[in-house]
Amino acid sequence: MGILTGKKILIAGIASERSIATGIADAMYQQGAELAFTYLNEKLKSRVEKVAERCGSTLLYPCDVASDEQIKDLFTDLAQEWPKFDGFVHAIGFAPKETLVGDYVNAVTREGFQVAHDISSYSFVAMAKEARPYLNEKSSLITLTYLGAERALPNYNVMGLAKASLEANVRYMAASLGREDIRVNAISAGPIRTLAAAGISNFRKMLTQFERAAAIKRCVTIEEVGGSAAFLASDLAAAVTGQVLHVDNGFSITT
Ligand code: 0WD
Repeated sequence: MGILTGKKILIAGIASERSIATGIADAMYQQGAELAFTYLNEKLKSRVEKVAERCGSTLLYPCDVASDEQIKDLFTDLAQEWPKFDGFVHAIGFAPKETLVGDYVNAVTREGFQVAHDISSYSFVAMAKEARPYLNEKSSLITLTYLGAERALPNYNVMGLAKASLEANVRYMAASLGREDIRVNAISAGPIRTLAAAGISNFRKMLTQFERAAAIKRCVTIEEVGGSAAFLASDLAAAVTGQVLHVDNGFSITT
């Protein structure tokens, strides 16, 4: 019996075996959760299927969060299998690659700004809007953020602004959904080599600096982020809402 036994949780944001959402799915499954999954496009479907299969799930739904229609269809379709469920994980972020390199002021564009905020921040509340009628009491909504929301970090650029928006979104969503006993939190993960990270210039250098400066002298793993997400999704975290939990080996308190 795990801490998530009896919970049904939807996972969005798997793009590969190395995705943070993959680590979260594995950890939640180990803790007894029943899982459903979304995939961005046909190219990624087979990768998500592999994770779903080992987590004992056949519930897979396409969803590009840029489309309100696809988000609506996702929850209508999911309701056929799960009339009610206990939350979702939003591990989705995107900004055009050319905005994530060099001098922020030069690199940012109106379109890059809009896309980064739309896909990385608005999509979290867009999903919550459509999921709301189907969420049980004590549901938990979890998103992923990064220290670049709090500090001006090299190359993270407009994604830092989008993450700052996402963290504010977490607080407003928590205030709004709290009366239904639905909790909303973010995990601020340390840097992890994933597909999304490959879009950030000089990421390898960031990892070396991170290991040197963090309180615990190593990089964070997707399994460790998964463990923290499982906790936040569980009733053990019943009074935790509107928070940004740093799962970063203490980097944010030593630098
Ligand atoms: O160091 C890191 N990797 C950190 C990542 C540190 C702290 C936070 N994060 C955040 C990311 O910003 C993101 O919000 O964690 C979240 C998950 O990122 P990840 O696991 O690092 O990256 P990845 O494996 O690439 O998964 C993100 C996925 C996309 O991957 P690709 O590589 O195809 O862009 O987000 C999904 C997609 O599967 N995604 C979308 N899903 C639905 N609709 C969309 C979209 N429009 N755009 C991207």
